[in-house]
Amino acid sequence: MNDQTMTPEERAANLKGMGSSRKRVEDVRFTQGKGNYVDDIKLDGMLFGAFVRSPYAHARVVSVNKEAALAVPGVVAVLTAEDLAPLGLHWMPTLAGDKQMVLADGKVLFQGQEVAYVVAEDRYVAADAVELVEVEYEELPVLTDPFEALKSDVVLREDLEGQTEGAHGPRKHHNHIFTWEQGDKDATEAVLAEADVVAEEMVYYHRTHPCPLETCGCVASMDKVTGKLTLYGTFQAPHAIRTVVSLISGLAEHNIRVISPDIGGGFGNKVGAYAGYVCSVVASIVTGKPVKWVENRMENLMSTAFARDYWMQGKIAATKDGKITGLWCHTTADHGGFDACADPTKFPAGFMNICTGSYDIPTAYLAVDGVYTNKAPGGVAYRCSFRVTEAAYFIERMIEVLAIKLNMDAAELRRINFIKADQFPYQSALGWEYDSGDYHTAWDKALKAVDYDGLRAEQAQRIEDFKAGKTRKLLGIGLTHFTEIVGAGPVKNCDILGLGMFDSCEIRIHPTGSAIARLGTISQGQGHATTFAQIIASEIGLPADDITLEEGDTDTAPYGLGTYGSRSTPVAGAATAMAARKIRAKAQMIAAYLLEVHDDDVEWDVDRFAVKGAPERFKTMKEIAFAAYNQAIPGLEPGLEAVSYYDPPNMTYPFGAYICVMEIDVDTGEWEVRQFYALDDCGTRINPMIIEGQVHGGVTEALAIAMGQEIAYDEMGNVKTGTLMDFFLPTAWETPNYTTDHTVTPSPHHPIGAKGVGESPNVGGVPAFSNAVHDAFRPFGLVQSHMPHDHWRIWKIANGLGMHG
Ligand code: MCN
Ligand code: CUM
Repeated sequence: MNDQTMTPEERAANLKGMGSSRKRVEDVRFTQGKGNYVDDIKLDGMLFGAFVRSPYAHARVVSVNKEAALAVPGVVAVLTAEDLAPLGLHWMPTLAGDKQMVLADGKVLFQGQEVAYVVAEDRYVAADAVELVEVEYEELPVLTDPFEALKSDVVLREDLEGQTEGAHGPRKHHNHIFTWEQGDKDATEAVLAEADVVAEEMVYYHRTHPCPLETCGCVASMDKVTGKLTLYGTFQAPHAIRTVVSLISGLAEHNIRVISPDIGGGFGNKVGAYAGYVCSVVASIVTGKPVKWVENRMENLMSTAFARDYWMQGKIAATKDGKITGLWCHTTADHGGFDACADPTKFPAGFMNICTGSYDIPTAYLAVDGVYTNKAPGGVAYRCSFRVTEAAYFIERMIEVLAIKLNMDAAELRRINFIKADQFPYQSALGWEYDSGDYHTAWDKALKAVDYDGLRAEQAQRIEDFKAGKTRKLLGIGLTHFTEIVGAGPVKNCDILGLGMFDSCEIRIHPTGSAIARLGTISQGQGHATTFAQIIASEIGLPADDITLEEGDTDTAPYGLGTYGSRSTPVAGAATAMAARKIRAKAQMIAAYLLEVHDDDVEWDVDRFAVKGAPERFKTMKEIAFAAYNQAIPGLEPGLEAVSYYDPPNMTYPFGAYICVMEIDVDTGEWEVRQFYALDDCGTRINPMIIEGQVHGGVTEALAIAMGQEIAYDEMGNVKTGTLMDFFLPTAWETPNYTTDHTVTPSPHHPIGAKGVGESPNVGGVPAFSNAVHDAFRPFGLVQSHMPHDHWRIWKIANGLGMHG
């Protein structure tokens, strides 16, 4: 069939545009072992860097003796804070307005902190020399509990001593970082005082870690002839890294080229700046040779951006019929030794103020206190959408706790409190404007899909059987309805280090009708090369297979703020559609010229412009592309390309309904997920297969977090879970089957109506698993128990409820 005989639907299908489950183009190289990751980069004369790290969580560094290490053949240098100080690089600014030691400056604040950087001719020599650096420490009292830290005389950050103003306002104590308040405190307290019912609970979301398959790393290569620094690295925000490197090194920004090659998972772990980047750059500048640094698994788990660690004290007020009247939350946030949270500048607790969730709550108040402890810094990683994971867990636990207090069904309690479809755009009590949603439709679809009433009947029977001694297994039904906020963000209120959070896309159409698009974002596994080409295909009528996508090279890609917070689709995806529309607008003029009619007399039809009323007279996009390079068209420049920098008017608010059905053995604490149903609404769906993949991956991470994964410390500040022997990373064996489903409520302000989805399954998954555990024990009196729900902790719940005789 040719263009003349195909129907518009057939022509559209050929494009593999939006809505098509197009296969991932990047997998051709990944599945053949042909990916190009940082550690695959090998440059002539390349040296290797490795860190000497502190075994103590809090200690004074009395002395560092490099002699034995320097004597090892092949060792080129050993850097300490003293070497970096003259360059002003022994400390670096964090994304949260704090500063952080690059190498220990007088003391260490967490186990695994970088103390010295050994540079050697190969990785093995570097590792040997690390062992020979003699560091004398003097132990100091360790604070691993944020509540203790706020009472303690021990000053963790001596560099800030006496400083009562922090980056986000007054500091109340020498270990206090900031207080962030949102909503109406007095009104909320008044509502709580007068309410029929108030449920109160401490909800802890434990510390965990994104643990990407590929750890963090970089290769710094300073060319002393051209004065140009090339920095390859596992960066989720390559342009921001270039600007930061320029600002802290003093190198001109045009002389820095940052390249993110293939990335083996980021999950927020690769947003921030690490000591390894700074030390490698310095070492390359000093030696004039390329320097590679790649962490091992323990280093990654112990020292790079952790996730969560939020203690959320909640109060929720309702009428006796279950209508929620107010929500109060006070969070104590453990940020570790330095505040290196990667939040937009004005949001020290991220978007935690989305904690009113999917519910029409008229009055609310949120306060967050950030606290220093002797733990690794970080805090915003792991499919978090800037603390939206914490917010969703908090509200979805509080709803369950309120249902217990009201003796109500938790599904019904949610239903009567949902924001209604006709209330959108909805103004939340904590300051957000939700763009669109239809929660009741999604909820009813989900409950029906799992036969909710049937499950409750089965559960009631199970409880009878358990009490009669016929079974030792309980059945839990874990409900969640989450609302996310993704797509940071309007430049007017979202920036990182002063860089407004817009994003960008540049498209060039080649004469033969194929194209290359470059974006300011960077895929770490999300499949951008597949999906962004689909947006362009639908917008300009060229097949997705003829569109190359390039990200991550700051010398070629337009400036953008990178990929995290599920912002690529809401922001760069919008830029992509807008750039494509600019091309289409020019193509319309070219087509009109070629067809010898007025611009307004042609109309768009899938992959061509046709004369209105005479569809047989048309020019395909391919023909138009050639004409753009081959004809002198009066009043038009040659060529066909466009760039768009997109500043979104608002964020997007994806939502979903997740239900987990779990069997729990009260004698062993073992659990089994019998069913997991995930309904996501991310507005217009670009690639259903990729969305499903995102949901599978994210729910599996949620399973890990809820059911066993944690970064745990002992009272000495030792990391107890620094290897994959102790840190639970699910394999295919532990991973249950998932059922995915969707509704489509487009975003009204996004050019193609799409919302983000990458983080949703983690946001919604964790409360669904946790609520299933709680729900199983609810009939026996359990109200709240902290995650992770590993076998031991589940056994302890059962034991505490007197189930072991
Ligand atoms: N998508 C779609 N239709 C939509 C929304 C999204 O087809 N309506 C597609 C997108 O085109 C893209 C993918 O789904 O290919 C994810 O899009 P989006 O939700 O915009 O998220 P980002 O691309 O910005 O990715 C970031 C997000 C985050 S913040 C974390 S953390 C996370 C996640 O993605 N890290 C990941 N998913 C990951 N998946 C992999 N494999 N590896 C990671 O490191
Ligand atoms: Cu916060 S994890 Mo994702 O935003 O890269």
